[in-house]
Amino acid sequence: MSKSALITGITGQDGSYLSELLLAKGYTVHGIVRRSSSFNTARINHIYEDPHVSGRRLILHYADLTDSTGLRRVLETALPDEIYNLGAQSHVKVSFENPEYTADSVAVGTLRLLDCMRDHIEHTGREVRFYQAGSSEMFGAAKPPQNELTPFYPRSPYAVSKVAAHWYAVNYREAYKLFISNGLLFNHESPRRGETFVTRKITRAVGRIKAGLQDKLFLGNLDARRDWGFAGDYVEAMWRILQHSEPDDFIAATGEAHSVREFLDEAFSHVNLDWQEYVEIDPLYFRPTEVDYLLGDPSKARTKLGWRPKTTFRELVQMMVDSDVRLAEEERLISPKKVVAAAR
Ligand code: NAP
Ligand code: G4F
Repeated sequence: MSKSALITGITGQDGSYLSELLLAKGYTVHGIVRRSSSFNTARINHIYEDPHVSGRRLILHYADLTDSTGLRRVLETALPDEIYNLGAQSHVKVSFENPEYTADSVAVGTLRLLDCMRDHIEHTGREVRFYQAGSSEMFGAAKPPQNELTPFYPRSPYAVSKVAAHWYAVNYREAYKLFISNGLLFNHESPRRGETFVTRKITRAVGRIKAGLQDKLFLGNLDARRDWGFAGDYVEAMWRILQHSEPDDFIAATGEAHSVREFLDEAFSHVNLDWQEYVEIDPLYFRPTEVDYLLGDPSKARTKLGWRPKTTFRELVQMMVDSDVRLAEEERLISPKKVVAAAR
């Protein structure tokens, strides 16, 4: 029998790559989509299967992490062997503006799903494994390099909520002897990255500037350092974490950090532009409390899971720039109007 997985956040960056990976491995994939007045499935359109297709292996359900009744219903319908909880209000800056919703979807949302799973296992006797999408943001102000033993020091409502979700996951693992694992993933990016995260904001601007659609790029703190990897590599880590013989917590990272400034250098120079001619600092993008330096030590995942990232920093930046140069060229052909860069 092939396995079945349930993914919350299937319409997000990671959800789309994870779906591709699991489908390629023969899984049936169930995904939770939240209701929106406009389509929010662009990242999974290429793997979407119409409900009228018999034997389809990608099945979408309307539900929301803020609604336990719906979560319970989906769990009972999908009967997954593995649950990947990727759904979240995942933007750190936005979490300062919407802290309560962030806590509801990220922290309490995880608790809701864990509790549904606990009841489901108790009533059915089925074996279900749970992956919790933890974040390097949980380390926040802790001194780099960070590993699985580094104490958390969260610096935003988002990070505090992820720490709560982490400990809910640990508590449910210990209290009810469930297979629940936390992935502590450092930043991972791709051409599918949301456009308000700094890497994609930069590569979108590079493409648009090159195409003559944008003049300026407004950014915040250029000195922040992040351990940036490729999302396609990181979903492999998620899967391996759930295939491990026992539930545990693992870091996924490259072990190499770069500043936003270095990302700018790499991205603009790839198309022979000098970023200093286009970038302006706008305090709008500063955070009330910043995370200065994240650098992960991925030794445990390498040793115990045999996982290592394949894509280098330069390959990642170039992949994103090349993709956004193509996208901007398409945009230019459809509507050659300049965008208001400050709105992003
Ligand atoms: P993303 O692109 O922002 O995707 C988030 C997903 O969560 C989207 O599918 C979104 O739906 C969904 N979602 C938001 N609120 C929800 C709610 N109330 N109920 C159900 N679904 C909801 O994030 P990502 O980069 O793929 O990251 C995946 C997970 O890993 C997140 O939990 C994130 O916090 C965590 N993480 C990410 C990174 C990273 O660098 N990417 C690093 C560490 C941890 P819509 O499409 O409708 O918005
Ligand atoms: O791209 P960012 O918004 O990502 P951040 O805050 O590191 O969070 C991402 O990675 C986490 C893993 O560590 C995830 F858990 C989280 O869900 C998300 O995916 O910002 C990166 C850095 C920050 O220091 C920020 O201050 O870039 C700096 N930055 C400078 N100018 C900017 C900007 N960030 C954004 N979003 N927009 C700017 O204009």
